[in-house]
Amino acid sequence: MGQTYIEQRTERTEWFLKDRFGMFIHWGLYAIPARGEWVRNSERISNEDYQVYFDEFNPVRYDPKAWAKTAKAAGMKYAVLTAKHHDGFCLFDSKLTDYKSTNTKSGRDLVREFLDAFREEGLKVGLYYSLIDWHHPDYPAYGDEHHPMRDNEAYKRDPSTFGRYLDYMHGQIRELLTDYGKLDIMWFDFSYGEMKGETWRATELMETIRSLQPHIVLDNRLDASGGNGGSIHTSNPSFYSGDFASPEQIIPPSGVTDNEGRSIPWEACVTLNNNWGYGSTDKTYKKAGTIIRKLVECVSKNGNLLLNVGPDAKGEIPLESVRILEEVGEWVLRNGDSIYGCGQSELPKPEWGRYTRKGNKLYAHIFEESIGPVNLAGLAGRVKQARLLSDGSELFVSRPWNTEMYPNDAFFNFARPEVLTYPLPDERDTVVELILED
Ligand code: FHN
Repeated sequence: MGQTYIEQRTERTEWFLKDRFGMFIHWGLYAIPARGEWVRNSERISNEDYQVYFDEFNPVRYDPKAWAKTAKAAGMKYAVLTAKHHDGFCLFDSKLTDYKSTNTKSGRDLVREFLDAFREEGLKVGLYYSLIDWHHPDYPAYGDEHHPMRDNEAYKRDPSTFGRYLDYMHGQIRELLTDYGKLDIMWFDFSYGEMKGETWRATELMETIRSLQPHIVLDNRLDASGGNGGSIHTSNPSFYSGDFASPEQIIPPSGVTDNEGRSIPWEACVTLNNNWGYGSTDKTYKKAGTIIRKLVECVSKNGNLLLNVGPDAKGEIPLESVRILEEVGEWVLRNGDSIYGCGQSELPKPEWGRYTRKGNKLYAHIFEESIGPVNLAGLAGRVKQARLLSDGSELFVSRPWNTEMYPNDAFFNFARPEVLTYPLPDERDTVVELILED
């Protein structure tokens, strides 16, 4: 009897769920208008009016090796680049279109350079491919839910030609899975209304994918409109349900499970400011401390965090993003043991922060100072030792007189006498490694 789909998914995602932290990269022609990657939709820009950006695109400072070093230093273990976004512009040398980076002034296969550079740094690599294509002449336009020309009757198209777009889409995915070496992730985006599942000829597409790169890990958006949708949430997922759920711009309040309450693989994708593609005036950047705590929150709920950067038209990751990632990386460098290979603890969420767990190691992520010793609810007699993860220093597991009322709990403190109060070594997240009995 062969493996079930869930058994295959579990095998495929083993590395993914250990790595926990990845870089999302949204880049393309939309970096020139610099108003985000939906600018064609929001400003109803026709192919003809968008052409100016194709003619101009020349990212002279594109240095994927630098991007890869930034991702690695941030503690990211994998990266996903947009090979084609909704505007239809291909960052790779597709034989099926002229609308590609190798035909711009840059003349470069941006995807190939990205893959080479990130593999060189030891990161796993993935490609994002938009199912939606606002440039292709056979993709629904007038009357579509999202197309830039959705209100323009001149763009009424014969639905019988949609098959030509699907042949193009399947052909390009075959190109990416054939001509660019081993890929670890394929990130499809996104299904909507009737545009889902077999409308994309999803079973046929999955047969192609599994025949070319059977190991590759897929998101759930062939089957879902985004985030937490599709049959991946059932105990009988479809062949094209994907390998992980993809909640977007939110951390699922209580993780992600199937209809039998079993945790399923999931990855929250989040922007650093409020744009996926470059937004020159969007300065709403999240603090490094927020990113650290959200990464911990994902892991504490058995999930991954895919954190986005939107490089500019010159090919550079915005300095604000680089600085945040540098600070996150300094924390991950010293506390990564509490992230990589970790997952949910069976313990209830503590008042002062969150737990992550790996075997008999319980990691206390302390976001809020305690008065007196730090409470470990329900762990009386189970804590063998406590160490500050960042520097390995001894902490003090004990029961000073002000804890006598709480016999079921354990306590530790950062210094002696343990009865007193001490500041958190790292206000963003102080990680204490607890070795548990049994
Ligand atoms: O429309 C896209 C959007 O531009 C971006 O790529 C996000 C990233 O997950 N996905 C879609 C919105 O859900």
